[in-house]
Amino acid sequence: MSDLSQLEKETLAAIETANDEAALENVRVAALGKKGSISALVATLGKMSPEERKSEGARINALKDKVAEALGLRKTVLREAALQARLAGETLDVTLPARPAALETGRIHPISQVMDELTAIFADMGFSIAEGPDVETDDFNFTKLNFPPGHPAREMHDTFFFNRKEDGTRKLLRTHTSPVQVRTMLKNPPPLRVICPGRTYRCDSDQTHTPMFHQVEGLVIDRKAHMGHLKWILEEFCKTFFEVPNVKMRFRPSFFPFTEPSAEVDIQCSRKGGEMRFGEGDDWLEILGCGMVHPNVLRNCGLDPDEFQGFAWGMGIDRIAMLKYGMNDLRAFFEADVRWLSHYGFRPLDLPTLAGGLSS
Ligand code: 2U9
Repeated sequence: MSDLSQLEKETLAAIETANDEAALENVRVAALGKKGSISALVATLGKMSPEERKSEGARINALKDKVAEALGLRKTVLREAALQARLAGETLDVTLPARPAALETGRIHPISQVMDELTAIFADMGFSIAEGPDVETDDFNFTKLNFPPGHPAREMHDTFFFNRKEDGTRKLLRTHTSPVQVRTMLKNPPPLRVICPGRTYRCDSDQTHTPMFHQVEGLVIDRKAHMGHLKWILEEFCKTFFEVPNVKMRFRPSFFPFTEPSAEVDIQCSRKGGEMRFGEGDDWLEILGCGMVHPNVLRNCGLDPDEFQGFAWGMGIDRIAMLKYGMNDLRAFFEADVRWLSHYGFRPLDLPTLAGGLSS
């Protein structure tokens, strides 16, 4: 077999076995490219005699045309095959059910829901919402709130402290949201009506405590604000939050460094049949602490206790969420389990409002 026939056979075979357009392009370049095998043959014509050039030139050109034609045909076949493969891969089954939208499957965490409920209730009573940093100073978290030096809450085993700085000071993760009220009093003149929801931290971890938990605290400062006002606000809050027409409350004397007098508050409940119900029954359940703001705290926050007085309260959001929505394991709040969230979570568009009950 002549060199030309051999080259033709090999090139046509390479064209036939190229299985995509990129491989075919490589064959084209190897045969017809500038340095290709057929182009090299064309270059030899210049050194031939005129007669030889005439006959060899015709044979080489015929080969060139044959290869170009084979390349064109194979390209059409490969392009069509690639198109068919793509169409098969992108098949759209229009009879499949539509995928549910994020608004349908996404859920609001019960803690966020309860925060929204609290906000709606207190905003309706004329309270503002204040927020502050999670990382606080010793001064705002303890000293301004009348915690004496050496108070047990200041101990390493109760509070998450950061390392001391060169000047000896150290920051901490706030153990309550009270520093937000301190900041509010230092910044704004009375009268004040504010609630402060947020994350709080204590070195505590067991079935009923997590190192991070949520609190909401309230503060009212005015010239004549008193415990009677506090009692009314808390009763209105409990009725609206637990969605019951009436609820009895019991104030037991207690002690906090930042309030005097101080009280712990229980609400009436029934535990019949293992189910907790509010606004009925003969049992009691502790839900919050409160009191009149201590004169030292007022002074520390730039107010004259002979001119202004006020009351404050604090409660655990996680705890009231568990009570209202019947969840019994606090740790589930923080496990990010989508199955738990789809069971206990709330639909994003069902925003809590006071019209017709918060959670309806
Ligand atoms: C200022 C003055 C007074 C906030 C208060 C409580 C009582 C209280 C606890 C309830 C359960 C915290 O989550 S809990 O462990 N809180 O009992 N908190 S009075 O009093 C303040 C706050 C700020 C300037």
